[in-house]
Amino acid sequence: MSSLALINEFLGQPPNASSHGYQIDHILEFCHWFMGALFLGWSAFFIFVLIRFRRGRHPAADHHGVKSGVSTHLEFSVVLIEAVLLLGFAIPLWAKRVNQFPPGKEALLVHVVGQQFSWNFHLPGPDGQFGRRDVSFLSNSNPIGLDPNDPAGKDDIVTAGELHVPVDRPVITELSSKDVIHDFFLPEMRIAADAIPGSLIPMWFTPIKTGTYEVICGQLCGLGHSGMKGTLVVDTPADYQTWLKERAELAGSQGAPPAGAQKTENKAAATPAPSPSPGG
Ligand SMILES: [Cu+2]
Repeated sequence: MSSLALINEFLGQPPNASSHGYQIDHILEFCHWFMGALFLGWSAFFIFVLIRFRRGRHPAADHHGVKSGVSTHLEFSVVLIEAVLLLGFAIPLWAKRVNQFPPGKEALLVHVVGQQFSWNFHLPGPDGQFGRRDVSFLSNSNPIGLDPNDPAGKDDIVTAGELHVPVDRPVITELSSKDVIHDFFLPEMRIAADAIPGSLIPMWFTPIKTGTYEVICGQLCGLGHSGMKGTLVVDTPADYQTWLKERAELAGSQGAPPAGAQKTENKAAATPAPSPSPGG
């Protein structure tokens, strides 16, 4: 669905690359046109009033005031349009983002951990199981605190700054932070959510165009905030599998003992990490 997006483009909004983004673009574009019309209307009215009721023409105050109902009708129409925008479009769109998560099996679940001033991404690796995380394991070489004793974490993929996802598949990102409040913002995906220490906040989107996109931090989180950037690469399914394989091989060569044989035995011990969303 394409539409006139003159103001969005004028304001420098990058082209949308997510399945729900056009709805956000429509609301933004319409709101800007509506506000522009209100601005022109009220400005014209203001100038009219300054001239019409100037002191030279009205030396004494008129105690009867306005008799026509035009301004009341106008005000009411503005309130009505704003109510329709809010109740008819904005709130349902927001409710869908926060209430209707894609099923866990269908979606790709990624842990996103913010820190001053970078983004860490954590994927479960070939076994589909996330390794346990704990703050006591945090170090420079273990930026997300992956438990080295948990077999489920042996093949996990941890990347700094770059996340790959396949096109046309819903992605659930579970956000957290190691220090202060950050905001995981994907402008081209038309989505953002805060990463708050001590919380796991799920957010989801479906990329519909392959390409390389910017990840930025949307909260003023410290002196290096403006440099807190990352890359989101939306791959074709084949490219994504290649990337996964490469990363998994890297993870395998870095991790301690090979985990192949122990994978199935420790499943129960491997899932104590709280997860607010279904995923896998
Ligand atoms: Cu930040």
